[in-house]
Amino acid sequence: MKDVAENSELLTDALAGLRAPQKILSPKWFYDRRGSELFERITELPEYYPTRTEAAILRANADRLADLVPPAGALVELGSGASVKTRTLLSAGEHFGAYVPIDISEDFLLATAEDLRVRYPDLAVHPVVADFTGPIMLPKVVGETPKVGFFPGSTIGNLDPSQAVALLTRARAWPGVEGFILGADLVKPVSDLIAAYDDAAGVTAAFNINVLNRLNDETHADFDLSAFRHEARWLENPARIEMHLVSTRAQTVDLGDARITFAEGESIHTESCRKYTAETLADMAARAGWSVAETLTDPETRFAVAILRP
Ligand code: AVJ
Repeated sequence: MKDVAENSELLTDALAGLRAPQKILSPKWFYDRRGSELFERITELPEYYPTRTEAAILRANADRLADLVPPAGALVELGSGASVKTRTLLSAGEHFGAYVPIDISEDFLLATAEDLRVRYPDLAVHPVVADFTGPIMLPKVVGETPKVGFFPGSTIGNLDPSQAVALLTRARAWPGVEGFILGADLVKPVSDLIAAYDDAAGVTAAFNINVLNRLNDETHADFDLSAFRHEARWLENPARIEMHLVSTRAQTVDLGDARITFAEGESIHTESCRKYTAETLADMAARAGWSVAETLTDPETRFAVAILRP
């Protein structure tokens, strides 16, 4: 039996977003079970270079990244998921004394924490259930412990510029913070960027359209999935890819008690993925009170892992 309007937070957020002049949905709604599976498939696509490129940078530099804090220091990760990339750092000389994975998805977070405790018996794992776009209470046990932040995947690029600076500013204020490891995707030829967000196999299109499926399943909505198409657009300032769902005809959709009208060609903006240069990265860091001590990259300079210092 389907429980209609069971996800009231999703409904409230979608109603606000779809009543705006430029209709919008938050990318955080992509990641239900199917969306998470589709994102995993995206990371394996030939066109989607960020995940594998960043992983290679982390592997090549694992020892020095771990050395950003003294032995027994803490690693604090924002949006840790299954902590896949983190294992590269945690394994480097088994250097860290504590790991604080922060994620919104509690079940997943606690299961991953258990797994890590088994894999790294000398590591104190202190999971925190929180949304990294808001204030985060770090566990008391890591109080003044020297710590380094870790925010991989260019997830920072999903935030609008002021939110991104706010997040980095909050991390800068952590007691004992000595560094921040930030994964950021770089500006490159537009055709490469578009291909990464509009792949030949259509996985990214399915990922984008799945958010409408989710609205149908978890709220009282009747989106016709065949009447929307996926589009990846490049915009210059700030440099970003935007993902949209474009209505292929004039249509009206029921959502909760509201009726949402679409003109033919009208879109829902579902995600922005910022792309940085050395300058825009340094500027963002500086606005949050950090400086870029070093930028690690791949031979083709596709992706950057920036080391920020207070
Ligand atoms: C998980 C936000 C980093 O922006 O590249 C991938 C999400 N969206 N393909 C990104 C995503 C479409 C991804 N992040």
